[in-house]
Amino acid sequence: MPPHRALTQKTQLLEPLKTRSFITAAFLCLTINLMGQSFMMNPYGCKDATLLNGKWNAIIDLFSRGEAMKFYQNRKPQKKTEFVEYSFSNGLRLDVPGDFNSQIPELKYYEGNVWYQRHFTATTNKNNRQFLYFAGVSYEAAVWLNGTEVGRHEGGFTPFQFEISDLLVDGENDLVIMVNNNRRVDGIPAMNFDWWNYGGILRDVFYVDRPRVHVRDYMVQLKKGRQDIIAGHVQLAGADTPQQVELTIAELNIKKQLKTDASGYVAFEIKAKPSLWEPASPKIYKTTVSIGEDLLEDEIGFRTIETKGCDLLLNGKPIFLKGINFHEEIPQRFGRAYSEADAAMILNEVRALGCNFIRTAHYPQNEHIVRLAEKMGLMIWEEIPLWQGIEFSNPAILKKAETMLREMIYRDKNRAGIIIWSIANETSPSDYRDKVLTGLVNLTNQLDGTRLVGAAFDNPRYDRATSTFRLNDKVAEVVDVVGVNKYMGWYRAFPVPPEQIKWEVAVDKPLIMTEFGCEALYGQHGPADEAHSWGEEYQEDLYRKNFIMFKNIANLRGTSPWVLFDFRSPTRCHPTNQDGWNRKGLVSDKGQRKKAWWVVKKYYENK
Ligand code: GCB
Repeated sequence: MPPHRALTQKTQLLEPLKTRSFITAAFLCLTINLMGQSFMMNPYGCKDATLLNGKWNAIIDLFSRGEAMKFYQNRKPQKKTEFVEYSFSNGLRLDVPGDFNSQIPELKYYEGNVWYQRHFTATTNKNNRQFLYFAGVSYEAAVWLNGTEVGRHEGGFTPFQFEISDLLVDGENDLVIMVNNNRRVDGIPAMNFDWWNYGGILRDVFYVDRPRVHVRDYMVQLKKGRQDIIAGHVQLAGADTPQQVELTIAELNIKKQLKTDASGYVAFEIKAKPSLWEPASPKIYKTTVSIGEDLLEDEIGFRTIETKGCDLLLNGKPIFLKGINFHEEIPQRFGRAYSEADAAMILNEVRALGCNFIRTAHYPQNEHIVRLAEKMGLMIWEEIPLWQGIEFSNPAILKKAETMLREMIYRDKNRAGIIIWSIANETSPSDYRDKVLTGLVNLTNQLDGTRLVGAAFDNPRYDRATSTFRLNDKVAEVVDVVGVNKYMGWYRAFPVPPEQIKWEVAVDKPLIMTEFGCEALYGQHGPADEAHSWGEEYQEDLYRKNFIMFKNIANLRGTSPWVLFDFRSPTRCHPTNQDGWNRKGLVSDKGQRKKAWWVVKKYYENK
């Protein structure tokens, strides 16, 4: 028997883009990253992108034997005497996109390898270049085309792409993907987190066939602090001499020819007076970037976001963030959200609550959610999954976190809705952690100077003598916006009545209460002062008390309750009140609004 070889043993972290001519790609990647630029294809705006969604063949590989047994060859017996001990035909079929845990009962708690396979038809065209684009595969993916490995990727919530030009054949092509969702000590997130460890090809998959010279990446946003200058860059792929690129925003009468340098890069500034994107009128403009036959289309909004002392300024005006957290999950279905319809389901509930802000906790959620939120006028806090328990002393962590940060920013840098990039949630101070997070703050600013950088902290300490919360954390000093997660009345009782509690946390910058709340089982009732009742009344009262406490936080510029819907979590083990659910939702897993929902709604109506 061949030796066992688990995916986790072999995987290495890849740059987000890998081409066959690796040296060119690596060089380009290095140059671009050093310049503080970024690249990632946008398949959603590309007419040459074909979705590979649908039913895929699958094999559950519990003991990680598939790689040694060369499942990727998808071999059929060639002679009468030969047999092959696996087959993708006539077996399990899984939906792509979608997590595998929710698709058959046997996979509900599964953590390990699952192999996916499908064919797709292509016509080779040597004048063009072909790619596979994965919007999200959790947690690791290894990809083979026609039996040859094209690349590997680690990280479940950000996109990646591989060039396949040299491996593609005319007609039927065989695509095999090994997916592994084992939790791991050196993972991001790591071994323990408070949500379901959904694995699989969670999001859309595209086959993309584009001209040899094409638009690889663009950024089109308002220049930092200016409402009358649209600025950004275009990066071409495949260019080795200067080229002419066209940028159009028809509604603004912009049709601009931009000349790239020999590496296909051009930065630009254009005078313009767009109607500004804001929650009450989330204007977005049809924008195209093209070279010859190649054209990418997007819908882009324009706004500025800054801080001034403790204020958050959207388009120069102070704003209060009326927010909510949610996971990328449809509770009624027990599964990850992946479609436009799913996004609408979640965001309609956000809208009904009266929010103007969402925190897509704790990881970049799919593009359907981000794009729809932007269209609905919701401002967004987007975060990489650096969630508690991270092995900061391991040098690999910084590299992985940087890659995730890059991939998040590459993908969403044209989304006006995104106002804050968040680098972490609830990490404990240490020299290692401080160094990693400070590095990530710097990298964020280097990749995108137009937005704010934030992080969520759970370590403000209460001083009994003065009834005051204070925060001593080096990372809080280097972010623009400090998020605080404080479960007053749940994980800790109010030490004194809420109106007597004082806050002196990050006093010179905006503070957002990024998490607060408590569990309650929909339909369960009890006294408002009895936490152990798990009743709706306790939750309702706790929200009221927190809102009273917030009046004393002078620099509070936003609130974001934890959480919109009850969500699945293997760490929630109380048999009757939880049974595998975190019950902090304002809305139950079946979509029923709890009493606290109305308290939050009222608070937002009066803000
Ligand atoms: C937190 C975490 C969040 C948990 C929540 C809870 O502080 O950031 O991921 O789900 O608390 O319910 O305890």
